[in-house]
Amino acid sequence: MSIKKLAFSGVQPTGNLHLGNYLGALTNFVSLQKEMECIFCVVDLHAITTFQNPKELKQNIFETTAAFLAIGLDENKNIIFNQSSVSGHAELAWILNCVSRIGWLNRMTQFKDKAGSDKEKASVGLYIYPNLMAADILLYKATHVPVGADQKQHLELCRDVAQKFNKDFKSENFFPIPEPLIQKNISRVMSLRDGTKKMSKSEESDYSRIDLKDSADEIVKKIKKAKTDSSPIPGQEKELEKRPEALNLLKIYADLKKTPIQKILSEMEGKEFSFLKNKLSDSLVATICPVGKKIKELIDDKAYLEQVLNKGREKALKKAEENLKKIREIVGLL
Ligand code: AQP
Repeated sequence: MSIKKLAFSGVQPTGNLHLGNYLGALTNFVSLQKEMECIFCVVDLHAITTFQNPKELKQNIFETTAAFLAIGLDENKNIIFNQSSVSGHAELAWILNCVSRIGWLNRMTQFKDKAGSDKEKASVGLYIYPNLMAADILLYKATHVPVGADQKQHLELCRDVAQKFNKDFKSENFFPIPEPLIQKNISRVMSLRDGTKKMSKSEESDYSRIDLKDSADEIVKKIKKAKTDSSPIPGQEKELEKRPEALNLLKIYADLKKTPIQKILSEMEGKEFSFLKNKLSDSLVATICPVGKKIKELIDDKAYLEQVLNKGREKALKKAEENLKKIREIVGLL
């Protein structure tokens, strides 16, 4: 029997969405909505694993919802809602906390990165974040998960949890084993200041990332200041192996132009990076500024955003309750 395809993906409302979120995940969402049923979730319970100012969190939930709509996600075709409005996420996360193993969580590199050197002071929520992510996906029995490459390890844990649940409770095939959908050309957009680190909302320097709400002037300034090296553009991709910043800019440009990086290199071989930076700025302004403008328009219409989230919640709740009923039965809860 073939299983109906269903995609689930979440974005944390932790501040300005950036080019990494856009190229690594959001553009994938837009194409996916044409192929299968999709659930797009503003994962606010994930956001609070690190402290969030309550007022800012509320605003960021609206802003992430606005970003979903601004990039072209259809609120009628897809389910768009915020995670905390469906309590089944937290309930299933608890059940999965009891299935997942401490050894598995200890291997998660994102926890090590985010907790920093003093792990004792990190929240318990940050440590078990991957179990909540597994619950988000499995609550809807999603079959596909569009994510950036940074989330691949968490998705592997989700697959392990699903398999262990099915085996422990002798419920073969109850949870489908979800497939990651990772962008092929640019799965990880790197910081503009350090090509070995991913572009991230929590990076202190504003110059490390392009935010979706940046003005054209800000984009041009950030690209001008982006780190490169003194060598010209090479003719072959393998010559970029030890030049992470140069590779990052070229990959971003190739992705925006929907052109293979090798073709770009053949056209630009021997030119200075200032040549690429001018072209990259133009492409970014043309792609990002209209999205930012739309987000700014939508964010002023809170009543509309609330209506979108409420409609999504109703649809998500129905699916979640159906699955939770079976999960409670399988586990032996009354
Ligand atoms: N640099 C990136 N390159 C490619 N994809 C990325 N994603 C995030 N950064 C990059 C993908 O965007 C989706 C939403 O991410 P998120 O905001 O929910 O969480 P995150 O991965 O923790 O993003 P940040 O910017 O790094 O946030 P902070 O700094 O708050 O931790 C995900 O699919 C992610 O893979």
